Amino acid sequence: SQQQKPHITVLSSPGMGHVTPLIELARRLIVDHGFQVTVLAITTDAPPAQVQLLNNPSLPSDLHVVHLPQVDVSSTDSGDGPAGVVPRLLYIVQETLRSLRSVLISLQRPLSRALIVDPFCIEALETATDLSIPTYLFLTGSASFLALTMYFPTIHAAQVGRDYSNIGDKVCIPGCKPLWLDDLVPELLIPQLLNLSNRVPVLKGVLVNTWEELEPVTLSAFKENPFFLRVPSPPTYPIGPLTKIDTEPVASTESNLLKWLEKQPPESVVYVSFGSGGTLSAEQMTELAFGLELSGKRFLWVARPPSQANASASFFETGCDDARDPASFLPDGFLDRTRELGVVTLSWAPQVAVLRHPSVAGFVTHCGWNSVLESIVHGVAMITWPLYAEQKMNATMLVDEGVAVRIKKLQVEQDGKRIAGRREIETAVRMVMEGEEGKRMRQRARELQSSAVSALSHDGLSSGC
Ligand code: BUP
Repeated sequence: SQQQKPHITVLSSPGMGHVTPLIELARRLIVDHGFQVTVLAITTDAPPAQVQLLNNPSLPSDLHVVHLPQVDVSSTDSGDGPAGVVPRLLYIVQETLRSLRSVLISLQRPLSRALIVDPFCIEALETATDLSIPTYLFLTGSASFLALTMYFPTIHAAQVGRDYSNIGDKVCIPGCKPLWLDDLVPELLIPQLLNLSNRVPVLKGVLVNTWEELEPVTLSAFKENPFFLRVPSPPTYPIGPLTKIDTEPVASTESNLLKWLEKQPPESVVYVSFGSGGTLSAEQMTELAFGLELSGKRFLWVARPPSQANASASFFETGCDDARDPASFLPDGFLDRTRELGVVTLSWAPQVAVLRHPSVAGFVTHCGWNSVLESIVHGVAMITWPLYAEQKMNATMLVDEGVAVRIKKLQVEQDGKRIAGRREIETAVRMVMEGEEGKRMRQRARELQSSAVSALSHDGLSSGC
């Protein structure tokens, strides 16, 4: 009965990059391990796709969604509060978590055996510890990022002036592949990273959305390297790749995209998307449009209106923009000239269904970790286009792993920002879609895909959580 099934609570920050893998984790805890799970959802600024995911009738009946009370964000809207995507997200999480204690106490179920949180909700640790609920982090990123998180206090302590300029161009984390300094998280996220690093030792464990075959070196370092054995750190469990199961109801705009894919030849389409948070500048958008056109390849492009100068990514506008007209920000005549070749959509795309479609062979991606995993497990080669957070690290790993190509030679925009030029975009798209290299990358992705299937199988290495 409900009263007897052990109970776990999962807490997710808003945004599809977090909610999606946490829901999949909850589903597996229920189906494979016999738990009942309460998902605490932060509803302030929740994108429509999140609301749809949490209302999905095909979620297991032992998954209970509790919506945490909305918080007032008027200060952030009026410009008095924190500006920018990440500060706003942190503000919403912090304000929402004020109600966490009373919500955890009031849940009409046996007391939670554990609270599982994503990195942005790490502040919940104190409340849970107060209530004697063990807390686990579910890292919705790579083991490499976890290694950086655990090693970061060591680097930080050694930095005089905190400008990191005397580090050299690489960061060598013991037992791990060196990371390029240029790939590390942007300065803006350093306080957030330190906050996470400082709390990791207090956690009961860290679940990482990865698996042995994808990150063998880093995962062994956690188990064997003297540094990781010495630093106070909880056990780490690679439990991935947990990706969205393709069971959501498909909206009519989404099904039109799938119908379009049906009409395309096998392995002929490149899918282009920069995730729920990614926007490009107007100049970059123009170069991308011409790059796709020059490549002559078929494309499905999930576009967002270009970011204004100084504006941050429209993280919270996801899926609301259907009414805008892409012709207003794409080069003149682009849509007419490419009518037979491609589709540009401003809607939320059924990404998993797209990536698993036999017509799709390449993915121009911002390298958000969920997109990366979804691409690998569907055998799709990538063209990396990292935008923010730890995405550059992910991009480098994919190129080293042989499943992606980087867009080379960045040209410099007038205001000093570097953008990818149309010829480089054309070359990268062709390389993935036409050549032997593209074939090899898809083959490698398929090998990783089969290792993922066995890691997730009943007695696989990722199933023991
Ligand atoms: Br856009 C888009 N349809 O149209 P990431 C995204 N997604 O299903 P992000 C769609 O959102 P973080 C769309 O499949 C993936 O599961 C996609 O997560 C889905 O990037 C998710 O790739 C996006 O991790 O999150 O959104 O930037 O900031 O956490 O990296």
